[in-house]
Amino acid sequence: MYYHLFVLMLSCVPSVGRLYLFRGSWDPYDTKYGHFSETERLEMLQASKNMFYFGYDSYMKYAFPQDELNPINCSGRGPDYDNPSNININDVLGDYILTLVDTLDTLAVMGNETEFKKAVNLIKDNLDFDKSSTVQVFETTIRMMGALLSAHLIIIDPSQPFGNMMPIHYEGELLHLAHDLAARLLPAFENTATGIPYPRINLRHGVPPDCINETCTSGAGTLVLEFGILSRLLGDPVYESLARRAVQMLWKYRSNVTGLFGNVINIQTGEWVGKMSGLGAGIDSFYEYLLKSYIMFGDEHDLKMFNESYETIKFHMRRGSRCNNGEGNPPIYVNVNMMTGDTANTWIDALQSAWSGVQVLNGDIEEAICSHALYYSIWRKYGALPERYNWQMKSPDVMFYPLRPELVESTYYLYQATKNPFYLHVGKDILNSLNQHAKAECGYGTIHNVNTKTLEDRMESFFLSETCKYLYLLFDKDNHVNTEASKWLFSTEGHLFPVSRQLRKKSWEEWQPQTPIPSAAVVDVRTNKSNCDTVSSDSRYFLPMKSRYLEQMELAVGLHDTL
Ligand code: DMJ
Repeated sequence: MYYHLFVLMLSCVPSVGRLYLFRGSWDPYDTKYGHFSETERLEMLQASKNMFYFGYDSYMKYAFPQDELNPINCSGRGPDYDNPSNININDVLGDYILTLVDTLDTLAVMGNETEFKKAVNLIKDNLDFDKSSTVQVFETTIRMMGALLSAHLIIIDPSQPFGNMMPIHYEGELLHLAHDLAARLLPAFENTATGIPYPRINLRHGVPPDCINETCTSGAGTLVLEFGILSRLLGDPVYESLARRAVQMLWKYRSNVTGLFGNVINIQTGEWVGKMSGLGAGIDSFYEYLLKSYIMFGDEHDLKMFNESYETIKFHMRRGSRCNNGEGNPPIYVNVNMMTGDTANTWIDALQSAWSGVQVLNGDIEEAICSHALYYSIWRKYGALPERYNWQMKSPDVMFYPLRPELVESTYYLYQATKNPFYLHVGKDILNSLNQHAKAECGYGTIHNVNTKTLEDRMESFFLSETCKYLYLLFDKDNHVNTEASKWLFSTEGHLFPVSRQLRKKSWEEWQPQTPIPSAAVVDVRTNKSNCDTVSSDSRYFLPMKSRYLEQMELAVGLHDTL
């Protein structure tokens, strides 16, 4: 197990294409993936921009100030007030200009000063949380609060790394909005016997009387970054301590036999209602935030919980051969019963593809390469990722693909860590399939069925905030986020937070130990060795996976139209 952080700065990895010269023979995989020309990179950079602006401009034209764009009908949508049980919509849409808020820092990353400032002013003038909308605490935290905090921090950054992003007369309004929103979420933490929050809140009236006493693990345990940053900016410990208490309680209720968590818990009794333990829906970002909280705030306890969980996950969920090595079925992380570690079912879901990115952040690059390759093979088979894929039947169990970012997110992390052109090809494949299958009249639509490629009239806000951002950053090699990667951390919604001394301080504590910020990406905190050493020379200089293992992966998912 590795303990390397900030591997995104692996600038010590030399350019790869030329190194193929040293290799004796070329196989078809080398030919396809071994080189990515500068011209091609610039074309893809432009293509990723075009993709973003097609969606963004259409949202502004047809949907603003509503929450989301309907990309087929060219109209906007907000909460489904007529049908409160439509949680697929209502958990996320709060009648609060969701897409524009969620997109703010993508505009900054793309260096669009004019549009960023215009958007901030529109939000200042139009955003009001005093609405009778019942939303999910988790979704509104990661999409809305995270976006507001990220944009605020970009605006007040004295070095203005993305250009001049300071709107005239800015007086911290985005921070005030984030504060107002967080205050409206606080009742979710009241009247719960465990301290684990209710899953939903009405922004005007508090916890709805009919709210269930159950929440998913990621819903309750993925709040620490946003709540912690808010607390530290305000000098008010309340938000961070509530978010941390929820994590502590989840930690306390993990199985004392396996060390695993379930995916749904009763917030009054602490009993696990959903005993499936995996890395996908309902639990994915819980693990991600244990590690990211440590990176952001430097609290060793977060790292300890993450490290322990990481070992447990590998022990109980991982099946198959070693990565890039050995015989047998290719590696896969499966869903298990939290009490026994027995395999619980035969599907994996699309959200789990973010795990490879977490593995990269943890310095476990070889494992990340393999867990990513499995999902890329599935992508190649369908030109999208089905929401659930049955690895035994080699077919999707749940057919839709709502433009999720996780695979391109992991692709981005792996490219930053290895600089291997393979990952630029993966990004190109993803971008091309999105243009081929998901492009609609005025935006990009959810793929309703990955087999038939029929579309649904919905473009979720994370398409602009994450999918397009990671694609763009993958190809924008000189972007400040890439050249100064140790200074930034992506939230689970792809929002950028600066890793800074200011946010490491708890102004409410009189004396605080100085927690050092890991400086150059590359130092293993245990061994003091360069992080570059964790990438085998094969993965650095040749394909990240040996061809025969890539081929095995393709066979495992039933992909036959190889290369
Ligand atoms: C996003 O809102 C976040 O990435 C979250 O952690 C998981 N789901 C979506 C995207 O798929």
